[in-house]
Amino acid sequence: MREKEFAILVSDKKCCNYDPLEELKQLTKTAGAETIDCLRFDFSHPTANLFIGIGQAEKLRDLCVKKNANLIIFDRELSPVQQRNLEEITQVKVIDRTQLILDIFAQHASSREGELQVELAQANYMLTRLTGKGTELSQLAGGIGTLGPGETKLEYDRRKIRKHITLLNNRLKKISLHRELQRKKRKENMVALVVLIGYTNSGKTTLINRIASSNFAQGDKLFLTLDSVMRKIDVGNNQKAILVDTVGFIRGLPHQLIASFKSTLEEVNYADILVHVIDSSSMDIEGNYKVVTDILKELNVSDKPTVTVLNKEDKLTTGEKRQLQRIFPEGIFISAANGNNIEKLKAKLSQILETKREIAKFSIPFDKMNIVSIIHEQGNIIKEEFTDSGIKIKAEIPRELSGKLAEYQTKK
Ligand SMILES: Nc1nc2c(ncn2[C@@H]2O[C@H](COP(=O)(O)OP(=O)(O)OP(=O)(O)O)[C@@H](O)[C@H]2O)c(=O)[nH]1
Ligand SMILES: [Mg+2]
Repeated sequence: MREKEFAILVSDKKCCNYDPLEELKQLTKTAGAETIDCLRFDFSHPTANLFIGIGQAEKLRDLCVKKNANLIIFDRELSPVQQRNLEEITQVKVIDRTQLILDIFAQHASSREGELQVELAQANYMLTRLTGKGTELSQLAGGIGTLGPGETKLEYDRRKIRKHITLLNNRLKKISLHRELQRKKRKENMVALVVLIGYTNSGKTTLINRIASSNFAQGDKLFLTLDSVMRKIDVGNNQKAILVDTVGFIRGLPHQLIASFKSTLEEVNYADILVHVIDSSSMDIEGNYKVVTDILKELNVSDKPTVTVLNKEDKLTTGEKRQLQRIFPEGIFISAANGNNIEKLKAKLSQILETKREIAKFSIPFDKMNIVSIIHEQGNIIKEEFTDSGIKIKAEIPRELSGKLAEYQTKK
């Protein structure tokens, strides 16, 4: 959204604890528009032409005039036909939830990769829109086998967008290769990967900032983080890990975005541990939880060791905590904002990583001091002794590293 927009929001009826209007208001605010009124309709029987009924569309038109609105935002994906018909009746620009989310992503993309991913999602969205228009235009063209003027232009537009999509995909592939190299290097160093995932605004960035003393942008906005940023951390007991912050999830996350952000989200595939950050002060904790676990299923990573974190515990009463603990018996209450229980979370991570470690003994010649440094860097030294032939070390180190250093291992 470029110039100031005054929006009327249209959503479905409230369902259980989830209030679609509240989330839509937040999305609208994040996109930079001002909500001036809201309407709730029953979305269970959408019509092909308008999505809502004609009477409801007229009500919407009257409200736009009365409130001087210049934008209508629908909390659903509209077909191009529905969108155009609604614009014709109301004489106001109409956008749907997908466009709104794409718009926010476009505004927040800061890295080259993020920008390309959003552009790709937008191009794919546009392509589906053109297909819709095509059906309509070919009807206008009438005659069997004849190409209407609109259609020829349409083919041209489609070809242009497809070409652009190929270009974007190629550029993204290059960045992805670089990412792959970094990943390989990390794997060689055998540092564990701990990935934060969760609903948008649950406090993932606040948590990474808290644990890693970093300074990434956090705030009461949706989709503030789009890039998978990472920091090295020590979870205690000299166990190092890389902590990764990722893009937040939301209901109805446009599939074009999931597809475009696949390479960023790939970190999730390589994670040793996932930390699912839940906003425990949200109105619909279980609904949000399900949205996240469903996307994880889609990404094929449901079987990863997962630590559930109930963040923003500072906002809860003792009674609310008790109730939540019943729903998430393994959940750890923390406050990323004030640092409460962060040590408990680190201890849990350390405990999981511990199962990937073992105690081993090595005898390392003096000309392999680099190996001694690796053991020091990643392990806990239990005993170290200088002998005539080299250095003898007893240490607790990652199993994988121990296997790699097998030729230097000794029994005593
Ligand atoms: N009261 C309270 N607020 C918190 C806590 N943790 C985070 N917040 C607030 O929640 C809001 C969202 O925090 P972020 O860390 O940006 O959330 P995120 O999950 O990274 O959000 P996206 O990147 O947009 O997906 C901010 O206003 C934080 O100050 C907490 O423990 N307690
Ligand atoms: Mg964030």
